[in-house]
Order: sequence, then C-alpha cells, then structure tokens
Amino acid sequence: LTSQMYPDVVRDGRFGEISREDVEYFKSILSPGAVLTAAEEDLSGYNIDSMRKYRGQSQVVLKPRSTEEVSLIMKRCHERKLAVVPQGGNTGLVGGSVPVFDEIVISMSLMNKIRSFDEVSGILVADAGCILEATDQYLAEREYIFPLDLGAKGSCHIGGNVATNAGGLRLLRYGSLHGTVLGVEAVMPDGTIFSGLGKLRKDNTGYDIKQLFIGSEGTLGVITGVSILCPRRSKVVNVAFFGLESYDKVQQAFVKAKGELSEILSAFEFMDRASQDHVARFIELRRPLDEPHNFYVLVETSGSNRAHDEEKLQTYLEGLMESDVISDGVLAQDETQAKNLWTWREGIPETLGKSGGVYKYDVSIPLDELYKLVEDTRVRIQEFGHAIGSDNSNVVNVVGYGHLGDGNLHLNVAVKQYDKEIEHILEPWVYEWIEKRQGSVSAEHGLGFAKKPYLQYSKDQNVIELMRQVKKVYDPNGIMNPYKYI
Ligand code: FAD
Ligand code: 2HG
Ligand code: ZN
Repeated sequence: LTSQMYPDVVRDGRFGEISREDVEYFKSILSPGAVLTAAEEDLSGYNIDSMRKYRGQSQVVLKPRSTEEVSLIMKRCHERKLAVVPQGGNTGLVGGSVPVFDEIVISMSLMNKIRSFDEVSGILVADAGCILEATDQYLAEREYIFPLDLGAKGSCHIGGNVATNAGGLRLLRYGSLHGTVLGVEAVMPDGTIFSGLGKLRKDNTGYDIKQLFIGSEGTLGVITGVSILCPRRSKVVNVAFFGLESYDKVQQAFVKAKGELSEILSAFEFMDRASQDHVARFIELRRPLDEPHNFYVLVETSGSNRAHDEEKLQTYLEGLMESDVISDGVLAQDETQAKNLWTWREGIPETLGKSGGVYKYDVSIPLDELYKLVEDTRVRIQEFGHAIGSDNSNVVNVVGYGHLGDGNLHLNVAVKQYDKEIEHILEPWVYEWIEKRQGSVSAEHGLGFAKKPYLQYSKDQNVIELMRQVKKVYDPNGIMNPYKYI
C-alpha cells in the first residue's frame, strides 16, 4: 500500500491494522470521549499539519489523561505491532506530528497539569501536554519565566517543544533545552515507564538517557512529563528595532551588542527587507521605521534595573548611529510598543503561511556566510527564469530572517502554489550549499518527514549508523512515528 500523499512511500507490512477489538480495548482503559474514530467524527485536525502540507489517514485518535494510560496504550500497541504518532500542539514544521498512513495518533492535549513548582530553585515539573504560553503565564504569576519562547506558543506543548528540541527566541539568553531540561518522564514503545523526572542540576551517574528524548521527535517513546529549570523573570524588558543597509553591518551590530549589552542581551533577531515588506501587506500596524532599509534587527534586553538597562541600550544605539552602522532606529516606550515590534518578527512565518505554498529551510551556517544563502537563492531562481519579488503578483518571494545570535537562518521561499519545478531548483541545491559550509540542514525544527532524506548532508554515515542502532534498541519494532527522522 502506498500513501495517497507520498506515492514513493510504502506502508510497512510489519505493522498491524487497528481492529474493532483494539478500539473497544482503548475505550475500556481511557476516559469517556478519549477515543476518537474516523467512523464517528472528522479527524482531519489530527491528520493534517498546521501548514496544511502533510496529510495522513489515521482512523483513531487517543487522548490519555495520565502516564499510566499512555503505558496501557503502548503495551497494546507493542503486542499488536500498531504504529503510533505522538502529537502535541501539531505546530511542527517538518511533517513529524501527523501520520503518514493509518498510525494511531496519541494526542497529549488532556495531559496538561502542572505537577509542581519550587519557588526557590525555579524547577518546574509539568505534564507534557501543557501549552507553552499557559505554562509561561503560570510562571509569570510567580515571577519566573519559561526558558523557551516561540511564535507558536499559544498552541504548542512543552512536551512537543522537548520532543523537537525547539530553539526559538530566548535561546541566545537561556541556552538550549539540552541544558535547561533536568528530567524527562516517557513511556517506551513496549509500555515501560522511563521515570527520569530528576530535579537535580548536577548528576554525573552514567549515561544521560533523558538527552536522547530531547529532539527525538516521537521516535523513541512518548514524553509524558518534563522537569525544567526556569530562570527568574526579568523585571525590565526593553526592545529596540533598527534598520541597516548591509549584512556586514548586521554582524557589526551583533558584535557590539555582545560587548555592550552583554549580560542583559536576551534576543538578537534579524529580518531582511523582503520579509518586512511582506508582513506590512498583512498587518494593520504602522511600520516601525518610515524609510525602507535592506535589513532590520530586533534587539531585546532583559535585566533588573530600569535606569541601568535603558542607559546601556541608549548608549548602544547612539554608538551604532554615530559609527554609521545603523541608519535609523526606535526604542519601545511601553509594553504595547514592545509587543508591536515583536509582531514584525513573529508575524513573518504567520503571514507567509497565507501564501499558496512556502518552501522552508531552517539552517545553521557560519555567521559570515549566513545571508549569502538568501542572495544565492534569488540568483538561482532568476537563472531559471522566475521573477523575484515581494508584491502580490505571480512571482517567487525569497525572504531571509532568523535567530542571528544563534547562527540560525530561516530561508523561506513563498510561491503562489507548490510547484515541482521550483522545488527541483531549490533541492538538493540548498542542502549541497549547506554541506559545503559544514552547516546544519535543520537548526531547530527537526527532521520529521520533510528533512529525513537530507540528513546525510549534515551527518557522517558512521553517526547515522549509530543513530539507527539507538532507534533499534529503543524501538525494535519501529512502531514509534515511522517513515520519519531516520
Ligand atoms: P507537534 O507539532 O505536535 O510535534 C512535533 C514533533 O514532536 C512530532 O514528531 C511529534 O511526534 C513529536 N511529539 C510531540 N509531542 C510529543 C510527546 N509528548 N512525546 C513524544 N513526541 C512528541 N521551532 C523552533 O525551534 N523555534 C521557533 O522559533 C519556532 N517558531 C515557530 C513558529 C510558528 C508560527 C510555528 C507554527 C512553529 C514554530 N516552530 C519553532 C516549530 C516548533 O517545532 C514547534 O512549534 C514546537 O516545538 C512543536 O511543539 P508541538 O507541541 O506543536 O509538537
Ligand atoms: C521562527 O523563528 C520559526 O519564526 C519559524 O522558527 C521559521 O517558518 C519558519 O521558517
Ligand atoms: Zn526559528
């Protein structure tokens, strides 16, 4: 059996097909309403991803309320070799969160309780299905902050964030989840519960197994709980937004930000002109700067002393103006203005999503060449006879933006509709370009279904083989999120 969506992919014959008895069994162990079947309702919300690019054909969605229920589900799936897809907020960008064929969707949405929070250490223990924004709000009420923030915060789950090792807007300040996550509770493919919800910052007692779950994208087990170290929330947050004329100047501004804003620097995001022209077509807000610029940077500082922080930021901006690094800039005067400035950054993927189709490349590249990929992409598309532009006409819109402070570029190529010719112009060319610079073909969104074929551009064959062996040890029947990752 091949997939309607992916004609080259064949259903793995080792997997069982879900029977009426299986459904009855799941109904007997889960709470009322926690077993959804295609025979009774529309499951498209679980079968289609948020970009509407990937579509599976799952007939059954299960919504466990506890780790024990997940364990019973997985025991049955293990015995019957039923393949599953763990699903969080379904905001992933690489087609990892939806089935390919008839895999059972295990939706974590009903496992959404905070289990404990220690106001002295800042250690939070919570169910995997807690929504990121709600969790951050819970922490804000206690003057703490979740060490991760991203545009999909209103829908994504913290378990989904850990499963994808999401990076986002605060990584520059608080580091990766590999450092902040202290423990993971997960249900293994055979139903065994891995109780790794440690609350220790330091623990050198052997292999750190929980690290394997961080970024495993549902291929090793179902994450049911997370223990994470949360920093104290900064009392003073300032946001500045400025325009620059060259990518070289963007780099100079970054070096100066590290030197002058140092410990209060909490974000350094960059956006090119095409991305901002695009956002301007969709949002009502007045543009932050009157004149157009080739590049824009959003700098955020987070600290504890208003006068000190504002003086630092002001001096930083004045210095950049005097040395002609930036052409113009604004400083948010209150929280609403700060939020509006962030909209110009966070609104890029959201508004690009309104195009007919977007080819997304989430890559790590040494900083000096980071923007060259965007320029080279424009040249290449033109060489193949396509016009580039950011207006509403029938052209290809190539935009570059991202977490400059982390060396992470988001290259998005928006088209009127998905088009195999454009895809062949871009792939594998983009990946070869990355490979030549020893970059990463997936900086933060993961592999999922979309990037699986391109892993070899970033990882050595021996490393890939070791990854395969790990997968076999954890999931010998291959029932966890099949057809993806590796
Ligand atoms: P899903 O999309 O449901 O799942 C993602 C993957 O994790 C799937 O493979 C799934 O099987 C697995 N998974 C989910 N939950 C579990 C679980 N409990 N146990 C095991 N496996 C699980 N990413 C960034 O890194 N940085 C960004 O700045 C960023 N910004 C974004 C902005 C927007 C507007 C959008 C739509 C996405 C963005 N993302 C970003 C993508 C990011 O990966 C996801 O938003 C988020 O981390 C996924 O969480 P989720 O709960 O939606 O997971
Ligand atoms: C962001 O930083 C996200 O806004 C999404 O990682 C990037 O959609 C994208 O390409
Ligand atoms: Zn990002």
